Amino acid sequence: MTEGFQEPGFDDSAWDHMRVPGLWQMEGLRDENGDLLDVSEARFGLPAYTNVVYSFPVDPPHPPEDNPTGEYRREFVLDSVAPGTRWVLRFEGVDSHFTVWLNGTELGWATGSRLPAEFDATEALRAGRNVLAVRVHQWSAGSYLEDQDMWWLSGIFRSVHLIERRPGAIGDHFVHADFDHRTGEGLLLVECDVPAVVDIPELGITDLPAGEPHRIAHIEPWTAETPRLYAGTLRSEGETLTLAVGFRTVRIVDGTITVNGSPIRFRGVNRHEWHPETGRTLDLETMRADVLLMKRHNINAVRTSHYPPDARFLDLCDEYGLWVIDECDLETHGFGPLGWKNNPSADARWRDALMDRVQRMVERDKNRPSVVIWSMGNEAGEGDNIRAMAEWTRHRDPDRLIHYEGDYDSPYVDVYSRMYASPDEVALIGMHAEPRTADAAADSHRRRLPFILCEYAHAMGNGPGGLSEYEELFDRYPRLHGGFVWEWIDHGILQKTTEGPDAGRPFYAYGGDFGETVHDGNFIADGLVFPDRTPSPGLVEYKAVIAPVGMQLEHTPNRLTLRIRNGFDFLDTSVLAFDWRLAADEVPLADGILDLPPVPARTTHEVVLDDLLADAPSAGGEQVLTVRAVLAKDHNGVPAGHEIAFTQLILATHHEPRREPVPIRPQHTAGGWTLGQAVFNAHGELVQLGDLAPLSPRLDLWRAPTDNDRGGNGQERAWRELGLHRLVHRTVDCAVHGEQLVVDTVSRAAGRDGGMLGRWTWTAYDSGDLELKLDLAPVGRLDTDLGDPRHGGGPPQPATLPKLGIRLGLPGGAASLDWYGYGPGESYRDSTRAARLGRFHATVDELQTPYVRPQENGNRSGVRKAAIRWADGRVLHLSAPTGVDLSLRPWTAEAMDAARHTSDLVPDGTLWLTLDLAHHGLGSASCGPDALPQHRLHAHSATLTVRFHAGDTEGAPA
Ligand code: IPT
Repeated sequence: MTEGFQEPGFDDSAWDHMRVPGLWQMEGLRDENGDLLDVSEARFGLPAYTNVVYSFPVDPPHPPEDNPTGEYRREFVLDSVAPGTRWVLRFEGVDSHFTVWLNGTELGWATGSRLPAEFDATEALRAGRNVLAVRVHQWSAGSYLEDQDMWWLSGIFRSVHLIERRPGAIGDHFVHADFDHRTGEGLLLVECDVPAVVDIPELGITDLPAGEPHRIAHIEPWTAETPRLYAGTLRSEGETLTLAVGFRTVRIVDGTITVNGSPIRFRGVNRHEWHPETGRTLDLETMRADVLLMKRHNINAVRTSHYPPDARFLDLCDEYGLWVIDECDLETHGFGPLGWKNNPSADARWRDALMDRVQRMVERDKNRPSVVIWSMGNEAGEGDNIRAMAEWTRHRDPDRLIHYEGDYDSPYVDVYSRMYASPDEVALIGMHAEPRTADAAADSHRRRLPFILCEYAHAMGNGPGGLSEYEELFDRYPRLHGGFVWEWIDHGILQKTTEGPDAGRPFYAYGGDFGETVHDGNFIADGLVFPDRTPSPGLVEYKAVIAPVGMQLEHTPNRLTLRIRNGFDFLDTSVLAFDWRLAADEVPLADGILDLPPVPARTTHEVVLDDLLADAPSAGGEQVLTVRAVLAKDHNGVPAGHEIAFTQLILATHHEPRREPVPIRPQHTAGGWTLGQAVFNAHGELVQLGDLAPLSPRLDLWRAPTDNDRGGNGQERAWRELGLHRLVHRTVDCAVHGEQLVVDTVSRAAGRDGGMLGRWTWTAYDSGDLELKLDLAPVGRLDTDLGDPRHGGGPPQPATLPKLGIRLGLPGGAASLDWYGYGPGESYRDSTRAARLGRFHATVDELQTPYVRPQENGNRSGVRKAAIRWADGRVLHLSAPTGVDLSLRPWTAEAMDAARHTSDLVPDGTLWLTLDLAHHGLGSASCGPDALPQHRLHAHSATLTVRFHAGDTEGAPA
């Protein structure tokens, strides 16, 4: 600490320059020109990531003695200071403890990092030059209340304002704007701590005295779907404030959360504030980008995990329409591993600190229509202090609901809330049939409450899988009001490689990359968008699963129907246009717009479309009907034409008469066999296919484990125990049978007898095609010893497999894929809703999904036809009439498995093609349930059939 730094005359000419708002660890990762430094040269300490545990010794309320401290000085000039005027210095967010001096006079100190703090600057302020000095400590008693799962970062990270308050200025105002859905009336009451009047010209309100209730006929209410705001002012003698009034009424009716009389469904996300370069300091455009991305992906709700966000974010929620659970800046999770001993939530000495936090949140955000629920905090255990926070909140603002997840008895909240409960448990809750809890009174209270999943579907890495199973439950049981996916964004920190010939390649750092002694690795990268806000496949899937309009096509020999379920809570479907399109193997045949009557909110409607296809021309191939619901006009920041939902139906497959290709007999050669354009060696390995020299196809059961595979249920451990990542292959037999070359193989790992038998039946045709029919059968023991008493007991578990298929190497270099199958993005068996049947094109680069920690990705499902094209003109065609899973990558699964960051992945000179019959589901076991039973892959006998054709020739499969 610097003696006398707060004095106006202090010489700071040698000090560093720091951007405010900003977090000093993030700012210090760059030099003065903004260029990234090597971590060893970081200027102001380093970020550190822990999830649950504190990153300092638990010795409450003492912070560690080694306490990084930042001292800030800022000069400003005021022309004049009017007598009688008060001046307030307002800090919107400082992490974690700070003291403020103005012109050498101490104004006070504060904690509560993500809450505003105000200081009276009147006495110290002067006309002319002023010097503001602020000392910020990284650690404080407050840090014990701020153990959120995120980077520990410090500094003045939100704006600072100097506010002039003339005599008669408004200190506090509270807008109550109710809506009566039976009469359509609004009821307005604006409370103010000084005499003031309300003007809302649009409603004909002029000079309405504050404190006087006022009824208005024909109000357009505020909802997240119809974010109607009425602009107005609140005018006192000393000040005029702008108002944005949204009329709405939040109530629990018969155990159901209602707004304006209608039950509501949350299609939500947990949002932390994050930017890969500035951390929790966000500019307005980044906040707007979040809101617009959410709106475009059918998201209608945000839980501000786990602290009140920058207030401007809530302005945007009011404006564009998002339901908000505003959460207090409170988490004491690190006491959990210590048995909750000394937990501040249950210790009266912490009561004032906790009350102060909830009061500052409610007072700051109480005028925002988007906020419908106050959350007391996250993972802070149980305790009377939380009850006291809830009681104060209910008293101060009876018009909103109260949430806290950490106490399962839910005695003082309005909603029963849980995180990561399995679909089975959620179903029980939906039926009010969850297991009884100890306290009978609390049990019966909780059982009457509406339910939300405040966190579910952990979006870490590749996933989450299994979203639609939750959504079906939300549709079925009125007690269930939906949920909030964990979480919105990966908190990766932008870094560049410093070693190797291609140093300077960007990647996103996670826990452990800054030398932290205690950290939680890439658990910080668990969002639906990548750190740069590119949507991950998980977000695209979530959009499809939560689409507010559900459509289902049904075709019987004499009837074609479309069922439309309008899942909006308030809007009818007149905001949408429905278009349709018929194609045969993606060759367009007919299209048009459906003329449908508006379907009211929360109802289902069925239309008969028999006439639709009456005049449609026909063509060979898969006849696919696609219906889309798109926005009919611009709506809440989302442009007209934007797709909200789609559905598809395969009507039929028309086979065109064509000449059956004739098999060509295998020719024995000195080195093996030739089959048409294919050459096999003496072991029956394919070594040449036209102008391609493939690396021989092998059975492939391995995928680079996803974060979910590595999660709670130990899939990865079981797979490694079986040796699936190190299979050894042996050719048992290889012989010509009639027109076919038949190769028998067995694949198993060192030390194991369990594996797979393969019978590879190769046939060449005069069309130039080479067909592979691969019959697979499990052999030996394919269970794992995880159930062995030495490992914890229980019977051996039948193993699952990561996947079941083959892989082969192809020439490297620039290449692309055209395919007819599901796309355009990746899909897996429990994450298929966003994928549509169509023809797609992507470069090899575009086929890869850059998960922050490399892992399995890029699978395209149900691929019927594909063509890999190299820049030099070579082509490999594939066809698999029943569809296969396909990936094409410039590195192996083993390389992805070994990589820690995206920058560790370097093309190895080969293009690796995998063709799979099936994958194990994704699940969300990194913090939640594993793939559901119907999505688990067990070893079984199966047949993979695929045709290859090298070169562009007539009659090629694709
Ligand atoms: C839950 C936390 O509330 C959240 O902050 C985050 O850490 C999430 O888990 C996992 O990413 S708590 C967990 C113990 C269920």
